[in-house]
Amino acid sequence: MMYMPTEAQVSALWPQLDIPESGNKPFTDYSRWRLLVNDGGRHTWHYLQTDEECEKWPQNDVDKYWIGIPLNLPDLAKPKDALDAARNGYTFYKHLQSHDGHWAGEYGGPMFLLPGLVIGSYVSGMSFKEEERLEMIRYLLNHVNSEDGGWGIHIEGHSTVFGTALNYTALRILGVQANHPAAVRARETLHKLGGATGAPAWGKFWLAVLNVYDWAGVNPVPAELWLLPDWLPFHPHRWWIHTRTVYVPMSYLYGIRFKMHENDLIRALREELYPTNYYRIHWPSQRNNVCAADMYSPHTTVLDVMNSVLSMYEGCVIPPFRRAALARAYHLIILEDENTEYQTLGPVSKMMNLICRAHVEGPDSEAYKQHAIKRADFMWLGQEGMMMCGTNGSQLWDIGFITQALVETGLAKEEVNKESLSRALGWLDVCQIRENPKHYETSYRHTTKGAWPFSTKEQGYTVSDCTGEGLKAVLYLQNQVEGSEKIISDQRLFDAVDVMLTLQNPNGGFASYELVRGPKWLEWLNPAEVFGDIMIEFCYPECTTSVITSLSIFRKHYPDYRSADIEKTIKGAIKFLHKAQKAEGGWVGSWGICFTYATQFALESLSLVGENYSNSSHARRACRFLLAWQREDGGWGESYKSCEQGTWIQHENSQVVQTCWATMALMYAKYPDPEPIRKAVKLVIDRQLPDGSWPQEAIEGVFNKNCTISYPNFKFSFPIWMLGRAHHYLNELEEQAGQALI
Ligand code: LAN
Repeated sequence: MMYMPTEAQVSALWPQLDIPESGNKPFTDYSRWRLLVNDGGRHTWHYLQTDEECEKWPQNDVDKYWIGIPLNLPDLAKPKDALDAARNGYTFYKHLQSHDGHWAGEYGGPMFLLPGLVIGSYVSGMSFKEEERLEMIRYLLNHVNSEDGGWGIHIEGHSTVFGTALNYTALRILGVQANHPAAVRARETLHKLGGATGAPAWGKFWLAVLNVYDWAGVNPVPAELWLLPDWLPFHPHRWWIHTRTVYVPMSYLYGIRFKMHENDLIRALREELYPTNYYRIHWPSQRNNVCAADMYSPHTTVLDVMNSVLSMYEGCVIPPFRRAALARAYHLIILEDENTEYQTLGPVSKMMNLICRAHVEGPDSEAYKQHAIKRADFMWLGQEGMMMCGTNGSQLWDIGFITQALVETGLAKEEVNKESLSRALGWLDVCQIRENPKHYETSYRHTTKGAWPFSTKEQGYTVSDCTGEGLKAVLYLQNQVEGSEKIISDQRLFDAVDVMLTLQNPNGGFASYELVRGPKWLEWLNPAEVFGDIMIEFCYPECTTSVITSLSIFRKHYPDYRSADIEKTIKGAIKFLHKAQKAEGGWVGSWGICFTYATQFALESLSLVGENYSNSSHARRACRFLLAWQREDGGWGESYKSCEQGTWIQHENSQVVQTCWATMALMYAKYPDPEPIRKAVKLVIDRQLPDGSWPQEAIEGVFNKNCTISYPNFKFSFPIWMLGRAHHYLNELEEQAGQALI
């Protein structure tokens, strides 16, 4: 018997709530929220019910900062120079360091994740604490687009059917009534966009799971591909890891045509999500109906043909095949859950795996309990309410940058920072992955022994650049900070190098999690409509740089370890970077916005092999490109749209973080004129607040071309880094100029 919550259980778990019109003010008492940091950087938010509990567990600066309660820190002395400004920055930022040594942080931005959390929990008979529900509702209200009352694919995006249909549904499940003014407005916008039938594939999928969209309107997601031999060029183990990890549970739920039992809310949603009568919709003709506002990667003809063939197959599936395929998919789901302690690779697969396990194994199973608990790792309370994050945090990524910044600026040598950095090293130690996955080849995983992940060791996925940044941070802290203990052994550093050396592709570049396993043409089969470049791994200048810069620092300390391999790897990587440069001189960023981000990385790489403004046409072109975009105020600012379109699109304002990236790039290239750098430094100092912090500006990150994601810790690490380096750099230029005069 498969498990599905009954109507009575569901209505008991999800009572309707009375919600104020606007989310301006918190719906809960923000002085009662605490961030628990434990188990190697795990983040979970807790609401304390009693005053005694609050007394026992007082709110600290980390809690307060992230939920917007003023820290009331004293004003710092006005900085005398750039290094002093960097120092002030770190004086502030130390307040945000957790007891275990890392920096916690929000990782929101995408607006298609919370609905998965809510729908997945709802159909699995799980719920949330009332305080969590209230703050999730507030988050959604606060991220409505003011012009039309809808939601986009991310917090800065225009309204789409994907964003609006899913977040509307989430609001209603969370307890908002259909006549709430925000619901009324969102519905209007949704109907203007044509209603939920125009949702992209992933939207259709979630709505079908909830039983407010018919499976006949979803393009086939056959699990049978997992039965094919591994050597086939299109076998799913060759797809980009996020795509295949989502595809596994998706194919399972599609295969069994999972749908929630009908209840009043579901019947109501069927009325609300469509401008026409739900029961008269001709579902098969909705499969390829995707609203123009949503479309990023239109279907290719090949995909449409394949979908038609697969649709015919769905009409005559061979039951033993389907059963075997589903069994295989379910097995892969279990392996993934067990490899990641029920985190799974990311937030989408997390909730889909959860539904599968809940449905098959029921509420008394260990899998159900663990999945329910681990939902909290993705839930983050911010100033505007509670969101679902893009991963279970960006722990390693953030600590990697700030520790390198401290060492390169010289601030690491200052006595006041020693304790903080030794805690940071302690955290890096805990975070390194020491073994290969429990289920390794059987779940098509890449080696992990020695790698650093993006977030926590528990999540446990090798990421090429995270391993690079983690290794650099450790090499810096262990070798360049006086009195620092070498807690991470040489052998463990060798392991990190070994993993990275397994990750270079024949063109010299590095991708994100694995080698490129599939042919480029697989991209023609990208079914997601709203994302670009998701079917296979691609090589990225950013990832490539993190790897080779770390190898290059490593070999300074360990000249004998695999030196020939390292040399060859760096050479190949530089070739890749040369080729990846755009004619105008910049590199396109895939994980940060956009040209300033990737160009910073690329020029860092070129500097390793001595290529700079004075001797390399690549570096010169890149500097000229960047300088052409420097604004009057000394800053740089590009919109996230640069990533969508692959061409520079100005932001309305210059951005501190991008200004730092561009300035770092110029310094990597040894740009000889101090003026542009001075102007940038001035801008970043002028934007610094008296307590040493910087205010949040536009969103910093991106993925899959079309969705932004927040890296709020960047506004500390990169200004500190850039200001400190610029201080030394400008001094050097001055000295050189002085000498030239003599
Ligand atoms: C991330 C975040 C980190 C990022 C970098 C390390 C910055 C990058 O250099 C390599 C790729 C990686 C690890 C990355 C890949 C895609 C992720 C996991 C994300 C952008 C965070 C969220 C995103 C994930 C795919 C979101 C879920 C959505 C799906 C389409 C499955």
